Amino acid sequence: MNHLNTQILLASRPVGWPGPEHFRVVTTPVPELEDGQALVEVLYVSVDPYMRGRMRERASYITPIPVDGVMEAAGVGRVVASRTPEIKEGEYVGGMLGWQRYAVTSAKASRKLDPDAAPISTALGVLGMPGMTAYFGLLEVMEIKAGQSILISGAAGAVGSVAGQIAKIMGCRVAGIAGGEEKVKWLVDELGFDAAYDYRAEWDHKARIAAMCPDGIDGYFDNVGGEITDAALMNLNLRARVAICGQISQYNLEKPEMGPRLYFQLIQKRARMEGFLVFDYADRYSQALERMTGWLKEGKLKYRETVVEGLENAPAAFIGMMRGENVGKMVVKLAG
Ligand code: NAP
Ligand code: FER
Repeated sequence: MNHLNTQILLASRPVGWPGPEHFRVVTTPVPELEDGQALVEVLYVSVDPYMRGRMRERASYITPIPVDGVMEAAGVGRVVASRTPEIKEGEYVGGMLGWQRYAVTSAKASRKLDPDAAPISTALGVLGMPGMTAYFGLLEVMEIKAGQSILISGAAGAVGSVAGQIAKIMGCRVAGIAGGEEKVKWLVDELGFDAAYDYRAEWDHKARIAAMCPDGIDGYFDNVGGEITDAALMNLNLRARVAICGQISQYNLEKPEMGPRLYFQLIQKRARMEGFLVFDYADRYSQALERMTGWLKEGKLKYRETVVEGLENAPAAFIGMMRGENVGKMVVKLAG
């Protein structure tokens, strides 16, 4: 085993868009284990939109990543040493391992992964937090029903691509909005979306959504916010449900964009809009994972990953994800 660790730190807090200058690579000793801990060789790390919020100095239920602290992120890896009977050397685990080559974890802070059930990287995407977000957002927050017309923004991303497929499995008609022709083609040709369009190539979103959802929208799963969401709200059906999952169009702005204030739509349509956090469903993840793993095995649920190689490229992968360079889930594969 290597005795040196490589870590990526938050070097300074970005104002607006993050750039490579906000991160720093350091070499540090691999920490000594205490009783109850295990050492993991990290094989994949995640880049997720919420990490942008963690880089900011602001009040939240979790403290921000400190400047000069390791970038906190989900990861998966192989146990290389253990001082707990609950985790054995050679096992695969997932947890908040951080952007680093080696991470210390514990039984409580990690979950075991079965590499024969699915590639371990899926624990960061379809069988991880993003997949759980799609599942609980649709089934619990939106309470989707067969026959409904569902619209998904950010449709070709980690959450959106899974959400669209789950809605199809549930018997809904599904339309998606994503950036670029390749993504639109993937949604329709491979994932079974009934319709999709490229928001970067169109300007009249209200009309485009109306054309794509001729029966209106019974449920809107929002990943992006901004003008796409304004346009979606103009197409709601009576008693529609809107789940506010994410607002990525706003994450790198210093001030939220002002736009049309369309809450009258909610009155007129007796619609319900609700924000949610996936972590509130943590005690039901295992149940959801069992169903999702079943759908994967049956071929009803497909996934794609955009893999960036090398820990040192995690900042570029993170920024690239926010620019839409990923199809499906963006992950970083650490050098073997
Ligand atoms: P992702 O969709 O895999 O990646 C982000 C995507 O956002 C990019 O690929 C890009 O795709 C799109 N995007 C970036 N800027 C945009 C803009 N201005 N307008 C429209 N789309 C834009 O990320 P994810 O992990 O699946 O997360 C998706 C959303 O869910 C995020 O808003 C995230 O914060 C939220 N989320 C919420 C929870 C929760 O508990 N509430 C949990 C997980 C994720 P295009 O090429 O299509 O632009
Ligand atoms: C996300 C966006 C926001 C997310 C979590 C949050 C897990 C929560 C932010 C907060 O409570 O401050 O994509 O994913």
